[in-house]
Amino acid sequence: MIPAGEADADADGFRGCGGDCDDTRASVNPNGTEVCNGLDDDCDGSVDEGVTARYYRDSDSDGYGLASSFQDACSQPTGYVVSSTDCNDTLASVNPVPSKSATRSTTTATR
Ligand SMILES: [Ca+2]
Ligand SMILES: [Ca+2]
Ligand SMILES: [Ca+2]
Ligand SMILES: [Ca+2]
Repeated sequence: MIPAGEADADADGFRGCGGDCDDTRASVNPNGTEVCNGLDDDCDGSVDEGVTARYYRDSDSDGYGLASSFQDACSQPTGYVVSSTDCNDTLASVNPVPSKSATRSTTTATR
């Protein structure tokens, strides 16, 4: 019998007592590369550090979120958006882009 921690069950070259924080996954070891998967791939104690994207809360579902309310995640959570430029997240009609009814025919001719 090999004592727990002495074995290298996933054959990644690291034993449990040698720094392998997950001896059931060969991709997880101290030389691993952190990828966005909810696991600590490089065994440094932090999960998905540096590989998540930031998403901003969009309460009024106009596609623009609040800069002050965000979540870091691998994929876009429900109710969150990439944009952080909403200045009023309780009114869908208030956002950085004017409504479609607003004319912008002359803007291209200026300058
Ligand atoms: Ca491992
Ligand atoms: Ca990870
Ligand atoms: Ca890590
Ligand atoms: Ca919004």
